[in-house]
Amino acid sequence: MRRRAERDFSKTSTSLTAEKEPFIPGDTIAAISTPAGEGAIALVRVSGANSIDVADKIFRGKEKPSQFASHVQHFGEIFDGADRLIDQGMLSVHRAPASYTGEDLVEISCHGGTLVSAHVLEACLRTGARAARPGEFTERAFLNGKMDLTQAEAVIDLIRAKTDLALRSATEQLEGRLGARIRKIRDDLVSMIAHVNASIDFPEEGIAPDEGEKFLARLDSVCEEIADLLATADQGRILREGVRVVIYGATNAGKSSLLNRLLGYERVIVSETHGTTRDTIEEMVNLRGVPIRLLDTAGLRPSTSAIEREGIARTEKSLETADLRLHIADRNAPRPSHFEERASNGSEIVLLNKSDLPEHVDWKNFEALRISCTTGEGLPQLENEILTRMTKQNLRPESTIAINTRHRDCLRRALESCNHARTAMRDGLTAEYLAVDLDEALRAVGEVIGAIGVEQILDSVFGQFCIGK
Ligand SMILES: Nc1nc2c(ncn2[C@@H]2O[C@H](COP(=O)(O)OP(=O)(O)OP(=O)(O)O)[C@@H](O)[C@H]2O)c(=O)[nH]1
Ligand SMILES: [Mg+2]
Repeated sequence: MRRRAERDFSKTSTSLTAEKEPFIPGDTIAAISTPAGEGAIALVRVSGANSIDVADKIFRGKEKPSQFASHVQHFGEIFDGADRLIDQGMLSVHRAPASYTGEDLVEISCHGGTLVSAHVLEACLRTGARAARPGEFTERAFLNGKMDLTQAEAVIDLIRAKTDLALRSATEQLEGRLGARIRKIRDDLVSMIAHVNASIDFPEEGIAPDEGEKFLARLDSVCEEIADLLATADQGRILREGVRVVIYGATNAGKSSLLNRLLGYERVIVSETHGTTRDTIEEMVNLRGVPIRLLDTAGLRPSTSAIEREGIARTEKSLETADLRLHIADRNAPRPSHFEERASNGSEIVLLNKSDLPEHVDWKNFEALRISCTTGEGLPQLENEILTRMTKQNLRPESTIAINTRHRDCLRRALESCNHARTAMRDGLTAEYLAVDLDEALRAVGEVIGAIGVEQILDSVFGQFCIGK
């Protein structure tokens, strides 16, 4: 009886079948896949039903591309579609479905001049392809079931990764680790929905009451799984965008000197004049694999200059969004008045700079990390401290699963619906209420991997890609 109910359910539910709908092949697209500019080689990609036909029209070698074995490169000459020679190059045919896009795909390697690759692309466009939109190759890979949406997004992360940790996380997402966890949650929800529907369709079986507690336990475990993934959002933001570390303190404390030191070159002007830095300056630093967005700020002091006051307002603003603050003071100078107000806490490290100079009596027995931007003393300890704080607060380097903002929005909705379902059960509402909540949760979870609501999310995901990817 139960099996029948599940079958009935899957027949009526659009959410379960959307994933398996066959993809209708679109037109043939072409793009230069390598970055613009001069290089040794440029790659032009063509994908779609006519791609091999396009190759036949522009490529002349020992054999026609339509006779090539799949995935083998052949040398030949590339023509403009008529008789004008453009370049010599290599061409390979990747037959569907064993290609990146899942369609017939042609890759043409030509010489890397801007004009040469543009002419090759033009030849493809003249002989039956159209220009690809950004991310359209990967979009087709997704639509053809080559990858789920989290994997497609991992392609962008992989391209943009600036540190080893970010790269590892993107690679694992590309391998489908996040997708697998999402699918597990989805499967659990599907079987729970089937169960609830069975209790609606066959009330005489008394399914729901019998297994109420067990059902609640399953629901709890789904909620836990979702919450676990949601907890990786911070890590995802950091790997993609970097930890925001703001250096602040009184004028002349050595803030700009510290930024230069951590960067490894003289990025900002350093001077003994108080109030040298007027604006916030941001630079990316790779701190042992963790990307750090380091901000130098205008020094804090009472000022009559409107420009300086604006600079100080910017300092205050950047402190509001900091993941970590480095409060720095000159230990050779008296303790600034603002130092007492800002008690140090988990998201702040207090630094006494200029440890090569004598210490002012105000700092006697003051607890802080002593550094010198001149000699480099204490800087390795500072790096350790930054990483320790980040690991405690936002990073779990042992787990490279890291969801992005889109995943977080979907999962938050899913968790909310699951919590509604839980309340519905506890309040003894009818199974119909429960079914609605669970179905909403299923939809939201499905959106993460692109199982449903595909059209709305595609544009936002693939629009971020470069053309030719
Ligand atoms: N002896 C010594 N001098 C330092 C050290 N760090 C910085 N200085 C000097 O302190 C002065 C101020 O340094 P900056 O880095 O410009 O200080 P800042 O906090 O950015 O100052 P503002 O931009 O004016 O707020 C410069 O003359 C630096 O050479 C240090 O560790 N030891
Ligand atoms: Mg400065």
